[in-house]
Amino acid sequence: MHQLSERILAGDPRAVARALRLVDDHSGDWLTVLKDVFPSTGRAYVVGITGNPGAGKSTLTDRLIEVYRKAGRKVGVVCVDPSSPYSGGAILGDRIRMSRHALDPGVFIRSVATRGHLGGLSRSARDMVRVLDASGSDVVLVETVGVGQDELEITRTAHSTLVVMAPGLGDEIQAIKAGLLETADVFCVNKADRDGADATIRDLELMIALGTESVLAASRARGHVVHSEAIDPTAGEAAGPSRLAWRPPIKRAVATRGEGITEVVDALAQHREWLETTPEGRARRRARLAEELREALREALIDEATQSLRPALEAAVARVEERVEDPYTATESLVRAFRER
Ligand SMILES: Nc1nc2c(ncn2[C@@H]2O[C@H](COP(=O)(O)OP(=O)(O)OP(=O)(O)O)[C@@H](O)[C@H]2O)c(=O)[nH]1
Ligand SMILES: [Mg+2]
Repeated sequence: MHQLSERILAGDPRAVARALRLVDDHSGDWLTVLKDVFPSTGRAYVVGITGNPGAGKSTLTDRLIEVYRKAGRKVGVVCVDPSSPYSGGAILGDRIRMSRHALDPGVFIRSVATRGHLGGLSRSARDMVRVLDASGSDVVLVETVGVGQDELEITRTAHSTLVVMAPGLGDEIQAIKAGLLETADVFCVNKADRDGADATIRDLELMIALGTESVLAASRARGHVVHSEAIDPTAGEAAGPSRLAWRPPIKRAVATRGEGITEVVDALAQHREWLETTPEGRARRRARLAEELREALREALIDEATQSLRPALEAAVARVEERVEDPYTATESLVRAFRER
């Protein structure tokens, strides 16, 4: 095993810092290290924290760290895009909000800038989470602005996704992408000390209900058995984690004052239990791993194909450009050439 990997597994913070840099840059022995540590991953609980710019994600993350630390957990944090153009250039604002944990050896905070990333941001984030997981973090929090596809993909690598919203940001709900709504496992309406929190919660409840309706209708139309219909929807929280369908609960919080944070942590814990104890939860975890493998395979195949077929690819482009060949036939013959290589 690589020496760096051994030090990561021993929880050496300097080794972790170094590995995270290598993984982020895809440099040095990054892949060897990831392979080495993988068997020791899968223990950490990974929470994605997303939402509109300025909703209070970092302030809430800081509070979550506090609660988990009090419970004796080691916490890793990955802040994606601390220099987000949406945050008004508040460079490193995320880390500043969590700075009181900087000296705590049980907390590891790492920022990743999206700028300059070649599209592999979600992969990078997932690999970094694995390093933190292997180094002994019990909980890994991944903060990312909920704008853009990349960010949404990052939340898909988490076990649970916490969507943070705040009242009084105008048409907040409308601004929230449907994708963000679907990705949420727990909602936190933060800044509940401000006017409009109740209205935000009502809007959210409505959106969830409508969303659930349309999803159910679509499933029925496709002739699917809709399991969640077997569940009494009025059972709500009382049904506990054993109910088949997970309905994202809405929690209110005032992150600046530390109010409502344990409720958020409890809701996350319930979701985790649902993931681990229901067939639906397990199927979802498996689906995400399958997704990861497919994605990695696609990347690897495309890399290899474009490498080995470069002259043939260029020739095909020329033929298609001259309308000598159609792109469909060209693709078929490229695939054939790749197979027969
Ligand atoms: N009134 C009030 N203000 C809050 C609350 N939580 C956070 N804030 C303030 O909202 C502002 C933004 O908070 P952040 O935690 O940086 O928000 P963020 O979502 O991480 O922002 P970006 O990372 O830039 O997208 C800060 O000035 C916080 O002090 C809250 O519960 N109530
Ligand atoms: Mg932030």
